[in-house]
Amino acid sequence: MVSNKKIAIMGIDNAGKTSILTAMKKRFNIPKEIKGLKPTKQIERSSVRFMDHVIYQSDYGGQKRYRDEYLSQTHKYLAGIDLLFYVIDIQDSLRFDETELYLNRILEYFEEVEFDVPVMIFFHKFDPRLRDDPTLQKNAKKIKKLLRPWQPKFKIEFSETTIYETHSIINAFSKGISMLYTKHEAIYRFILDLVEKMENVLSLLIFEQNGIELGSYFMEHLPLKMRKKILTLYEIAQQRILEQNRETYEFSDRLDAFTKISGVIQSFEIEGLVFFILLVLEEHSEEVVIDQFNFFEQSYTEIYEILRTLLLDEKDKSEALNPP
Ligand SMILES: Nc1nc2c(ncn2[C@@H]2O[C@H](COP(=O)(O)OP(=O)(O)OP(=O)(O)O)[C@@H](O)[C@H]2O)c(=O)[nH]1
Ligand SMILES: [Mg+2]
Repeated sequence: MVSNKKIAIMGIDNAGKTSILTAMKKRFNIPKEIKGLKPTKQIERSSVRFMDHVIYQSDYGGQKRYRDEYLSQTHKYLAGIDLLFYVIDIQDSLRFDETELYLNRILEYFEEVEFDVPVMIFFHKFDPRLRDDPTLQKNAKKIKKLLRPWQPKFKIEFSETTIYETHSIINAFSKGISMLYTKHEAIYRFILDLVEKMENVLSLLIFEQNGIELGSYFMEHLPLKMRKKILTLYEIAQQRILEQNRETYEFSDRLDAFTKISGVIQSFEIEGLVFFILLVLEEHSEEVVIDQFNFFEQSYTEIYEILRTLLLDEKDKSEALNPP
């Protein structure tokens, strides 16, 4: 039996909840349609597949009258939530009190009924042009402080997101979802093992078909700018192999004027699910790159086996918890 989970996306009106979900769905072309979004009426439900699970996403329209309705019938609206994505417009400090109050009421309900719901706070609208703006940093700190009293009771994590950088949203989703499933840790360990056996690895990333990250490695001290560039290259490479119906795609590029890189993306199909692995090497000499690519290629069978085992493990565990 497959374990299905329910994610609630909540926050006050205009925070950017529907935009986030839209960006997640259309990850390849930053959607123009976000500009034309109307306030969400009540709750909009959708679902997405993650590995062999189905994740139900509920977008809770955040206008005051809807919030009042959810809070007056908490059992009807808030029971059964496995994970809370709480979205805060980090630019709108005038409404922090209002959003804090709403979140408090939600968490009070979870506390009262003893639901141990992990919470991912989206510091949203953290736009690239404002990233280094001290006001936003201060705003984020302020909210973290306000939430501190909840921290011993709930697992709360924070992510900075913006629709202008799809990967910030993918990253927050992935971090949130990893709060639900245990296999992530094993995949991380596996990635580190693999990287240790190789040379000049700048990055190794594993994604599943819906763009949720299963694990990632970046060389220590690799600047944020370069990490972002790698994620962008990943998106382009994935799009290529999907469009051209290929299993593998190699590319060369530069991360800056001095750093030449070679990358390869490989897709795997396991139990009807598609995975993508991206390897990025710093290119010192062509020979070393070819050597490393060959080594990587030889380890495909091993990678395949490990991913398959991890997947089946997860299945066994959920069967043990929910006997058919
Ligand atoms: N600057 C900036 N604006 C954003 C971002 N994300 C969303 N917006 C804008 O914020 C506004 C509100 O976005 P929505 O996604 O409709 O907000 P919502 O939280 O779903 O609102 P309700 O449905 O009423 O609860 C829209 O005009 C978006 O264009 C972002 O990352 N940066
Ligand atoms: Mg909405």
